[in-house]
Amino acid sequence: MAMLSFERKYRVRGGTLIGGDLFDFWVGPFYVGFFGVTTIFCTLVGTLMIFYGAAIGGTWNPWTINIAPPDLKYGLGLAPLKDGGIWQIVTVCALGAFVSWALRQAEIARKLGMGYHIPVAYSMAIFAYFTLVVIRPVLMGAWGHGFPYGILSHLDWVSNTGYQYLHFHYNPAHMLAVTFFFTTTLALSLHGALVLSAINPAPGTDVKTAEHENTFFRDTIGYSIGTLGIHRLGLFLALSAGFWSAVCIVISGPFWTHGWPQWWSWWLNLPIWS
Ligand code: UQ2
Repeated sequence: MAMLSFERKYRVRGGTLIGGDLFDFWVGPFYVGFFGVTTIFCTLVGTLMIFYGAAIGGTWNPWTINIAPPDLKYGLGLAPLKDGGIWQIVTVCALGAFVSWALRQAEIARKLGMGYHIPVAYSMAIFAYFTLVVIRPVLMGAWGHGFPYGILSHLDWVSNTGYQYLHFHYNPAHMLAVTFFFTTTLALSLHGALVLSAINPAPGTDVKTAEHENTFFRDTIGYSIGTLGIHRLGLFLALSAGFWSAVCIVISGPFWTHGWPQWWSWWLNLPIWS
């Protein structure tokens, strides 16, 4: 079915998440929708607050612009605008925009009668950000534990926070997250290379199908996970990377306050050695 006739059939009004037909229309190729409007609103306000923070921050150097979270002394309260309040507003706007975007994805998937895999997957990224700027700061009792919004400043935060626990690579959840990130790149490179090799063979030869793809991996390693399976595996690996990233930072501080290398003394302390 040509794309245009497909769109005429499925790009129809109705089936919104909140019911009714408020903003239930398209502008050019883009679906607007209620959550498209809330996304744009939150993004605009948040971006304007970042520009305001930059304007009073003493530099327009894109690398060093910094929107800092409040000082720890403000705890979990509201901070003065120019002393962390901007960061708090930007955080609320960012979460508003991210959640609006996820709901817009869900609404479009629902209108098309599709599964909700895309908003579920995107929600893992939102969860990881929410963990950094809300869950962990709340558990530690101050918004000041959130990370600053700036290109170099957020890198400094990651470095400082890591060294606070001496050696973050000894954090078992960090180990899992890193392993899932690397395995995601392995799976995607295998998949991308396999599909391109089948669909784009030597000039003048026939395009190959899934039978060839399966056979390649059965010949190579005795096993093929299948064309549907590789996408299930990819989704699992990528979501696991995001999930364990959130876990590895939320346990640092609220659960474990020493260096991560010391955590492994549970092994040396096993009664079987004595
Ligand atoms: C596969 C398959 C695909 C693929 C890939 C495989 C025809 C087009 C890449 C091979 C993947 C396997 C064996 C899993 C590897 C496991 C990890 C943890 C990376 O069989 O089916 O479909 O793209």
